[in-house]
Amino acid sequence: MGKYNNKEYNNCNDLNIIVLVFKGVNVKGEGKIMNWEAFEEALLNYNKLEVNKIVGHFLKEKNGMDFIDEYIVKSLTSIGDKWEKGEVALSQVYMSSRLCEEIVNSILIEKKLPIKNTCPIAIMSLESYHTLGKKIVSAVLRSSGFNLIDYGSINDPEEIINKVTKDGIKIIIISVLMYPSALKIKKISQMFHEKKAKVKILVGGAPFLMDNMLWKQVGADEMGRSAADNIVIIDRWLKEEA
Ligand code: B12
Repeated sequence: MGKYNNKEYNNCNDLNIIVLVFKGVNVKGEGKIMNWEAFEEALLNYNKLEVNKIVGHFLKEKNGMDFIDEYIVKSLTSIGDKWEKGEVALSQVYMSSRLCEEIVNSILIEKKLPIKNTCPIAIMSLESYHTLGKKIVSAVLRSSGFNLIDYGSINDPEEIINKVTKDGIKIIIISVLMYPSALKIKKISQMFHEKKAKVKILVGGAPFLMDNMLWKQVGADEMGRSAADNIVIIDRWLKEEA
């Protein structure tokens, strides 16, 4: 955060997310390529200076959510693919995600709005240390006035059922990054079905982006592709319920 001290808050974009506009940061974008590939390279080299330059350059023109979608998600996906092919080390994946998390923390600042939903919504990941996606989705939803409970990362489907019943949850959001975790959702949806519990399941994350039909196979009610999709889908569900 130290690098981002010289900042100004601009209340902008339809997600009501406060986006930092970098002022006074010495950004020399001209003549230098500052695309997501350059950002990825800077991440892999753990070049914080270059990372900050690229972020600053981007935020002069566009907003923080665009940076997440156009730079962070793209470059981390590519880094993951490179790791899979043995081209980069797991430590590089880890350090890159740490840098991205710092950026995410600095560009997504939750804004307090009147709460839209009477029953809280729960968000969770399954058996995973992959937390960045859930963090972004949570910030976006809270910044749009949704009352959200974060269950963290859960391993046991039974635990989810118990928590959801106790908290009176009608909508759960599950963010997963690994295929085996995605398949675990089937057990959860089956358990809700057996108990005749009317709980809607919204899923998202990498496995669902790779396989368009996976959300149906695991018994979810719908899937989304981006953090912003959550708002549209949940708003629609709440209207249908009212
Ligand atoms: C960073 C990373 C890590 C970091 C995680 C750090 C952290 N704090 O999050 C570390 C180094 C710890 C890690 C560990 C591992 N990882 Co990893 N990791 C990644 C990587 C490169 C990026 C993930 C990420 O943060 N992306 C950025 C975020 C912002 O994107 P996102 O989560 O997709 O979220 C966006 C959208 O999907 C959407 N979204 C997210 N959730 C939801 C929910 C809803 C409802 C909606 C609508 C939208 C939505 O909104 C977000 C913003 O747009 C991925 C590559 C990839 N393709 O994703 C591999 C990846 C997920 N990892 C993988 C693996 C295998 C592992 C390990 C098993 C490696 C190992 N041998 O130890 C461990 C597992 C640890 C565990 N049990 O969880 C594989 C999984 C493969 C598979 N088929 O399942 C991947 C795909 C890499 C690969 N290509 O092989 N990893």
